[in-house]
Amino acid sequence: MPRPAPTSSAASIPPSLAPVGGGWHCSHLYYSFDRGALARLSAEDRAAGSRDLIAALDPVGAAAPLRLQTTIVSGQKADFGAMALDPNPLQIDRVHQRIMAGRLGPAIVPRWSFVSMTEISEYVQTPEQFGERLVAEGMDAASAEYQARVKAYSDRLIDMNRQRLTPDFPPYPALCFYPMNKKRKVNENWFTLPKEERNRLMIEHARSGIAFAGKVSQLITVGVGLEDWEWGVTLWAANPEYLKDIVYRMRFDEASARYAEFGPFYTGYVATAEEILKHCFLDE
Ligand code: 76R
Repeated sequence: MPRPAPTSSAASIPPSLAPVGGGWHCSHLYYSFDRGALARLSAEDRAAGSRDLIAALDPVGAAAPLRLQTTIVSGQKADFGAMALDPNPLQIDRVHQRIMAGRLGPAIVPRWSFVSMTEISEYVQTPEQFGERLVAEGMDAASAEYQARVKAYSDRLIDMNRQRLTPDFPPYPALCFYPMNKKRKVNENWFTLPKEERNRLMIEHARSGIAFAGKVSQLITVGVGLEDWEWGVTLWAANPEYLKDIVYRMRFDEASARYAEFGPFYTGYVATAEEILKHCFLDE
């Protein structure tokens, strides 16, 4: 029986670090095992180190951030990953420090990390904008259908906004994470486009995203001002094939085709720390 995730931060947040916008801090952390260093550890340290790593990656441990998900990472970029979210940025950074401070630490190599925050995108439509779009598409603003559609949207928005700011992990087994920027080139500068044009492109983008409802769930976290890239894209999928399907489909959206630049992709599978150790042959 899985234990419920914690609902409040284990550590109290220094008031000066508490989020003011209602969002959470988020880190994606990637590590590999150093086989040479592992071979030099005593059997005792390996066993104790495995227990330390399991404790460091326990999503319901006493010191865990509010959300912690661990993954087996495919390919050579990393062996495992952890995604952590919490209102307290130091609580998240402790996850990284706890991984390294354990007795397997000398045999663990940090490979990559991405520091970001959750937020509600400026392109999320208000119920008023949603209604205006329906009218623009020919719906009568006085009709019962119009009223029902706008009401349904505004009801859904409450939960969607909660999920954007304080997300729960979706129940999907596969995920990929990659950073992205919007282009700032002469004649192709996202940030000099008028707001209406950016809105139009993001509505097109959201439409092609919604086509994957029930197959892919996305979380956009913001790296602007915090990281080398502007956004982190985390996609969870009910099947790994949907990851390629959605990213391919979005390559044709003008917002991506014309304005997006992407960094490295990290693809993985949700797994507990015990499963990671077994998968990486560390349980022997
Ligand atoms: O949040 C919402 O669901 C509202 C509509 C929406 C916004 C505002 C939305 C929907 N996205 C939004 C914002 Mn998105 N998204 C990406 C990528 O690979 C690529 O080509 C691009 C990477 C994917 C795959 C994806 C998927 N989206 C953004 C932003 C921030 C812009 C800003 O704030 O300036 C970026 C960088 C971005 C990129 N998007 C959706 C999806 C999917 C699947 C949806 C449908 C809604 C859902 O299922 O959650």
